[in-house]
Amino acid sequence: MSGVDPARERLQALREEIDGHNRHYYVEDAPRVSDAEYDRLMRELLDIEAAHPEWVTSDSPTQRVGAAPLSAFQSVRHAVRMLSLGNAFDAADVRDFDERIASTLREAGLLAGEAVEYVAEYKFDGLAVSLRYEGGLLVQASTRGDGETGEDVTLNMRTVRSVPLRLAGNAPAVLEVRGEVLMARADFEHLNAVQAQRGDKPFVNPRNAAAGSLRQLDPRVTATRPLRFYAYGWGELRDADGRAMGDGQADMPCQTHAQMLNWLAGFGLPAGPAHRICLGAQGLLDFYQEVAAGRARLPYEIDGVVYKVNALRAQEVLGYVARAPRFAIAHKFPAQEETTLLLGIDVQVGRTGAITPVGRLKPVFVGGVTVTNATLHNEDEIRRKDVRVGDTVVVRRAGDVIPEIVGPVPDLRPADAQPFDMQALFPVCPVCHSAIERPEGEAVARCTGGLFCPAQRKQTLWHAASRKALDIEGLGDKLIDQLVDSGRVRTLANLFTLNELELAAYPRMGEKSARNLVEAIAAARRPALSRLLYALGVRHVGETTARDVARHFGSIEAVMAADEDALLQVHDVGPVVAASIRRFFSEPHNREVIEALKRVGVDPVPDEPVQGRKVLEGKTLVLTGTLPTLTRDAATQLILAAGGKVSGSVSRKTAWVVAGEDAGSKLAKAGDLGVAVLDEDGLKALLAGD
Ligand code: 5U1
Repeated sequence: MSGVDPARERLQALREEIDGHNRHYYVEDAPRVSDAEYDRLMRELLDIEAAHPEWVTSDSPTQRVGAAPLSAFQSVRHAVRMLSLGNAFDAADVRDFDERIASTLREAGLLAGEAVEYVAEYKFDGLAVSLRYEGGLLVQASTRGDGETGEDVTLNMRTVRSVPLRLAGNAPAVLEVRGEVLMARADFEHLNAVQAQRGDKPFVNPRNAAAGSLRQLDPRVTATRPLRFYAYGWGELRDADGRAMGDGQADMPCQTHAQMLNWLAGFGLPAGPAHRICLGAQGLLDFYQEVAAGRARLPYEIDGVVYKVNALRAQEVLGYVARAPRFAIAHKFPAQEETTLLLGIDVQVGRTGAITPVGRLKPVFVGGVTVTNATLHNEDEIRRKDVRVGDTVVVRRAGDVIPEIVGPVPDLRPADAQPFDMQALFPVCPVCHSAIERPEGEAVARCTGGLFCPAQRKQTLWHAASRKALDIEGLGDKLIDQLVDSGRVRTLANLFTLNELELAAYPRMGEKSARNLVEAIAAARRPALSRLLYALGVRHVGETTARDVARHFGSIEAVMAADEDALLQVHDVGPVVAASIRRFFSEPHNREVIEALKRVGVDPVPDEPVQGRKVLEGKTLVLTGTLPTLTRDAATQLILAAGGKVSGSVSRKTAWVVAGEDAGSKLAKAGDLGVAVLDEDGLKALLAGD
């Protein structure tokens, strides 16, 4: 009697188990097993396949890598053209799009209500790819190319773990899935760190890294690159009788685009994260605003959102124009990267004396504003990126982040471009002419002038007046420049002696603003102790630490008297912070600043203790990704101690999702459900009762 070979049964079970783990890890972002357990299963499967090579099939999880390098990519003719999208750049374009659609659908008798129903999705900043499944097996992957013909990247796409080699469930005979290949930001940073370690050139941005990785002739290299795939559409669809679905011969499996995305997801494909059904132009514009506001917190880059008419029948009626559908449009965010000329490199002196090289640029419109200066971070970065004056450079401005120079465009470098030599050009501080020091092992060079340096003095005052510190409204950087340059203000205490009359004499001040400013300064005489501590600009003391220290000691005198052991008793204060606070208050000139502040009437009030009801009572939070300083355990303990609960999945009942680096589908789901998202600082502020 011949039964099924137990080794063969085990092989099948292992494949299913590993595929399941892959899906949980790469598609659902919810790993079920440890890496060690995953490796053990994979080794067991490899052993069985080594003993029975005749059992190896192309959909085995062991067969993602291993193909030999190609000499060139073959061309692939797409069975159904890969389309591109028309663009909308502002609200008026979106309203026009909606009006065109509404009028056509009304004429066709397909618009009953007032507003057209759309699906809105992310527009991923990656590369379009088509995956072809036959009988549920991945048989081909191709790039978009010119839309008619692309390149065969099957071997490379097989290495992308979120791409199933075999579809789950009852897939149609032919299913072409259209979507985008991209690299998550955290994966990109990690890849660049590895490139730097090896002495290889860094990639300019995640999109270039994804493109470079996908267009590798050696799939073993692609396999080491952390690519992801997200599906947003489909191409050819055929049923078991070979009939094309949706062209009248066989029914489409769904009636709407949103249903199609869910249908694709049912096969184990990562489809349409964070898509939403929206009504009319206003619904689309609301989605755009929301996504634009949360975009910096997404784990990957998107360059806009895409709107599609939801009903497939309506899509069919609307049809196509040239290579783009009439039923869909991309609403682009203002470009976050542009190229321009680097005219020169200056340096800026920060509050702690840090010297930051800043590129002077030919003005360029990027991220919604005109940028003329962009940071180059430090000397090592300039060398690493090999940026030279005269280069055409890529400038990036993402959200409210300071614009930065990402790197040069080497092909456009003029022959006479010289490498930047900071020591030669800036042997001393350009502001106060004190020596510049660069301690061994540190990336940052610093002016040694301390508060003698007007640049450091200005930055110190600006920091002290800022919203999270003494919150002196009306004391802008231009006025601070004038007050310091005229010699009227040398220290923080001097600010408190300013009067209306003299302030009104400064350019652009006027009587009313002078009066308002004097009132704001007067109010700042009674700051919370934590605000005063933060305002002093002690190194390593941010607002959260300042609050912890203030709550612990209760008065400025007690903080000044505390030795390192006493400081180490404060919640979350470690040796580096304790030493820094101690050093600050043992400096006679810093103690003198405090005395001078007292003389001009600055008298901080103790911070309110946290008491009564616990701050997170009745609230459920979800943690995702890696937080910068807190481990998962530590964050959980803090939340529990504050009366909250931690859950593994996001639902409408979730109060907050706390997202760190490499956050995945939980973050997307939060976006979907409109759940508020916090970073680590946000969580700490919440715990502190803010
Ligand atoms: N989210 C999304 N991106 N994207 C890009 N949907 C989408 N659709 C596209 C493209 C080029 O084309 C459709 C017409 C399939």
